[in-house]
Amino acid sequence: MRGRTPPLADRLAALREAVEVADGRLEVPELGSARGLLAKAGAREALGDATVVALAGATGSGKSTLFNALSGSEVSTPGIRRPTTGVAHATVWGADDATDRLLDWLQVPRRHRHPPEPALDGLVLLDLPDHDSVRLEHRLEVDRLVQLVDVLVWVLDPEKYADAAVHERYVVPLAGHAGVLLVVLNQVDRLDAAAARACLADLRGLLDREGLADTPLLAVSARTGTGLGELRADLAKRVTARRAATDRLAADVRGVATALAAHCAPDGGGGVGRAEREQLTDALADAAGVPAVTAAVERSVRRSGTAATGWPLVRWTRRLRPDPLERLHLGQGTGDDGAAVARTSLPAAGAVQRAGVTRAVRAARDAAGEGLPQAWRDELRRTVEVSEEQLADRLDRAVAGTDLGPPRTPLWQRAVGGLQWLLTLVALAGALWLLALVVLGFFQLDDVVPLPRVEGLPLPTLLLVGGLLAGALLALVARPLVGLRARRRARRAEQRLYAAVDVVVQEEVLAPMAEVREGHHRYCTAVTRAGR
Ligand SMILES: Nc1nc2c(ncn2[C@@H]2O[C@H](COP(=O)(O)OP(=O)(O)OP(=O)(O)O)[C@@H](O)[C@H]2O)c(=O)[nH]1
Ligand SMILES: [Mg+2]
Repeated sequence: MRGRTPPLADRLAALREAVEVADGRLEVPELGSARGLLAKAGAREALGDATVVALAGATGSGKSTLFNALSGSEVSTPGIRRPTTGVAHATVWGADDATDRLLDWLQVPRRHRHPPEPALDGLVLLDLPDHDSVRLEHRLEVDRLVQLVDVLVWVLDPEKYADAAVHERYVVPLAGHAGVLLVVLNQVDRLDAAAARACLADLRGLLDREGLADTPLLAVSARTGTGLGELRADLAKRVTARRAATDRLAADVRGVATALAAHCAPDGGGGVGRAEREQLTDALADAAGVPAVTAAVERSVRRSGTAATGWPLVRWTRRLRPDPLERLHLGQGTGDDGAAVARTSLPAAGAVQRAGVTRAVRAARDAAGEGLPQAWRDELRRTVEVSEEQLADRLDRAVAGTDLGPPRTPLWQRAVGGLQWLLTLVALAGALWLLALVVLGFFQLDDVVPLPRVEGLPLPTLLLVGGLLAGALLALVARPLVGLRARRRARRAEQRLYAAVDVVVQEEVLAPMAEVREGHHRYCTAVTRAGR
């Protein structure tokens, strides 16, 4: 199993990711089991299924020699000058990537790979510096690793086996964890059989009194190999138990992942298409009053155009009617900064428009949920429960923030307006002239001033009638052009309003839907990784 399938750490990481993605989204019972399993797995298991065994003890007790004997080669140099070993060494049986990560985590850089040996595969053996070292860094290193390893093998020698420092500092605090401790009396080759027995009995009694009655005690000789078989068998037993626990955990993860996979659908198909998006934008534009605003833009532009180009004598009456855009609180103070924009006075959407929005949102949601399992469709329904009020608010701001076009009068309209004034002045001149003639006639003086004529018609009459007629005609000709401009401006405003509504559609409706689909995708990828 080791090496071919992803290590437990990867499975657990994938399971954790799946649970994180599903958290607060999926309401399914399988998630509870997954959470329970993750809690059980804990941090150490996540680093692999290796069993870390450390050889600890006083300087000269023979840790490095024992380590080399178990490793089958001289990995750690034993020595005469004490203390010899300054940094921890590791021998790894059946190493894989996870073991490397584990040793990184343990911060043990010196590593030796033992050839595969089925009984011990998964064993990581550490040779530690001396626990009671005269060198502080040795003591700190031992203290650090003792906290992290799975099994501690205390290596004692016949001279110092009762050393109070070892017992008080390391052995006694582990009394509650007899299963993680193993005591070895090394160098028994230096004792005769009777002395060895006496020494062992004494040490056994000492351990029992310290509350370590369950802790195995082995007599070995790293030099001659006595008792090493027994020590190996003990380690093999622990490695197998550990592996079995890890296998069990891996099987549990697979089981949970299979259950979670029930809420996965193969990718492909589904998703909100162009048609649903357009339907949404149309419905929301209707609800936001875009048609009313567009009509108001047309009326407003027509009004100002007529005011600019109309007959000056009746022009002012136009100004008496209010600007339709101003009535909606639109058309001024517009800008790109949506937040700073004032609200409009558009009437709230009617029942028909609201129904249209509901229908369009549902259609989009159905499209987004197509091909997704029920649990995710439920989540989609919860997420895209767009609050009507919030949507109306966003839409109103979007409309208020849309630039509906500049309010200025175009040059040609100004020119026509100027011409209109000129014609009015001409007519006025004619009228005044005629008035002067009437006054002169009253005083019988009209024959004194000669009256110029054009083609037989008196010039003042011509000026008055011609000016008035030309003005009316000019207003008539300008009218369709003003209408054309108003329609074009309304069309452009409509496009901008639609674009603004589309942003709302994207942010308020489609983005949350896409997020759910993305969540489903991530969830399924993680579940597949966890269950492989
Ligand atoms: N007779 C005998 N000597 C041993 C045995 N094991 C180790 N020695 C000797 O004891 C001395 C110390 O051995 P090391 O393995 O360096 O001891 P250590 O515990 O690693 O010492 P530090 O690294 O300083 O903590 C060496 O000279 C070894 O040859 C054994 O089983 N029998
Ligand atoms: Mg050593």
